[in-house]
Amino acid sequence: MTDQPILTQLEVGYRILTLNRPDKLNAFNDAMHEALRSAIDEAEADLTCRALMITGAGRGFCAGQDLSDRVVKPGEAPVPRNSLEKHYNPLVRRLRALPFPVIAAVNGVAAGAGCNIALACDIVIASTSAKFIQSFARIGLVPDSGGSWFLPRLVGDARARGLALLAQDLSAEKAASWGLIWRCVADDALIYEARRICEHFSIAPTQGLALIKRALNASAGNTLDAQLDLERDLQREAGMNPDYAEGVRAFMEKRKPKFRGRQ
Ligand code: T3D
Repeated sequence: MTDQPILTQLEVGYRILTLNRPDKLNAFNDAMHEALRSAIDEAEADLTCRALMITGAGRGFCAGQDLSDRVVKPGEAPVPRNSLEKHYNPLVRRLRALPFPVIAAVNGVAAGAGCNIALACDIVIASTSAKFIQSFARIGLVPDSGGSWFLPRLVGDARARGLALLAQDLSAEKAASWGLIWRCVADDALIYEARRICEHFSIAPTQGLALIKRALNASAGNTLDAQLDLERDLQREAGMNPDYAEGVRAFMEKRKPKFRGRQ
């Protein structure tokens, strides 16, 4: 196994990025942030890439910030410096804005920023043995990487407060039943199921999916009126795209559509 912090697998129509610091449950250090940024840049620049899967090497998905980089002498404060502004916030914004779906295949524990980076992905599928932990309160921190935004929207205020303030483990099964994630599957089925989702997206109307992401990203901050206006504008854009005409023709001709992808 290589010691590169991010592994990239090229598949037909999609890519798999593996967080690869298994000895530390794939906790983030600066090198892993930088490698992930480059891997995402490459995926976006490759117009044949129509979906991205993110998973973890070994028994964890991601344990958030590598705390061994935050050890200080007694009396000093491990001030987070600019890690949110420099790394975590751009990453979350990037995942939401990518013009194709991002699938988190959560293979094990997802803690701290590792949990919230998974939640920032468009589809979160987890194995039965995975767990989700807002571990920040265990060490005196605040949910970051969008956690305080995602949690109440996904599971409601009461559960968001319980998760953030108590910082207890949440099993993947409960996460699915609460609506925090899309699906929970058997451990040995995780990558197979995540690949099936990527394969679905690899022939889907990608440009339309990018507009769906834009609509959903905007909806939490919009009034109904503003959202109706946005839907009108996005629908006009989608309607002008040849994929719409192809979708209609394929439906009428009772055949599978052949969408154009990102070209
Ligand atoms: O400062 C800033 O930049 C602010 C930004 C913060 C963003 C954040 O993400 S803050 C939250 C940081 N993460 C955590 O607090 C989670 C820490 N980890 C844990 O609580 C536990 O490891 C888990 C609950 C995730 C898993 O527990 P368990 O029992 O399955 O595994 P373990 O034995 O604790 O961990 C296995 C190894 O990974 C272990 O190393 P060892 O003893 O085998 O050499 C452990 O130290 C290491 N590890 C796990 N998480 C981290 C880590 N090493 C460094 N940083 C970690 N976050």
